[in-house]
Amino acid sequence: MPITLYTSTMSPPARAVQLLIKELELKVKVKLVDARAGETRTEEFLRMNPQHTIPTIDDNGFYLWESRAILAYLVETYRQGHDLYPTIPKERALINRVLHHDSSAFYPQIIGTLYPIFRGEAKVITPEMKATVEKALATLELLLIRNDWFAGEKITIADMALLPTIATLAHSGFDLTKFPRLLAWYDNCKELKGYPEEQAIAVQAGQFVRSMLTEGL
Ligand SMILES: N[C@@H](CCC(=O)N[C@@H](CS)C(=O)NCC(=O)O)C(=O)O
Repeated sequence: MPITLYTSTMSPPARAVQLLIKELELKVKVKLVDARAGETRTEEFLRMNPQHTIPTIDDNGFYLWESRAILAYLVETYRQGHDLYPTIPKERALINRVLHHDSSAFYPQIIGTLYPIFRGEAKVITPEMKATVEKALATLELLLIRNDWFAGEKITIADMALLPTIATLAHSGFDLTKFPRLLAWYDNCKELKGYPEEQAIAVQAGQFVRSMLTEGL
């Protein structure tokens, strides 16, 4: 039986998993879940994932959530040794370092800014919000000081984890030209098979963010 992926179109973590699925050409059954309509809080969903988040996968009764854990699991299980998540400990450690930075710092900083806008609770991006985003982007810019990709000289799941968040920011009107290494990295991501679809979603997400603002950035 193919893996089932519970996902939603706009969610950056879910889009990261979609990017990997496309890249590895994995056979996956996609189920769209509407969290706003309570579909992540049904008893059936909570039995699978008590943290009620998407993305979630069901690999023949093995349930996994947390996008970065899913990325690692899919490579490990279906393409072991692939350059996207190599088995060499030091190479893998560099990837894990970026995934942990994303999970504990970058993504929470960005989503903490964008969520109030998505929910209609904020109508302007204040100078403080902009400064938080720019500080988070500046850290990423520095992480690229020696390499073209976030974990070395090859694209890995670390880049896939970051791309949807950065693409959403870019299409929401945040100026990436202040971060030339990051901008070059963003351009290099075009090599991903799922990039065109990811861009199309980022455009929609960006339009949505801009439509919720009373003042442009
Ligand atoms: N750290 C999680 C974050 C997942 C997450 O926050 N998903 C949101 C959508 S972007 C969600 O499922 N929200 C619905 C809910 O919490 O019920 C991951 O990387 O998978």
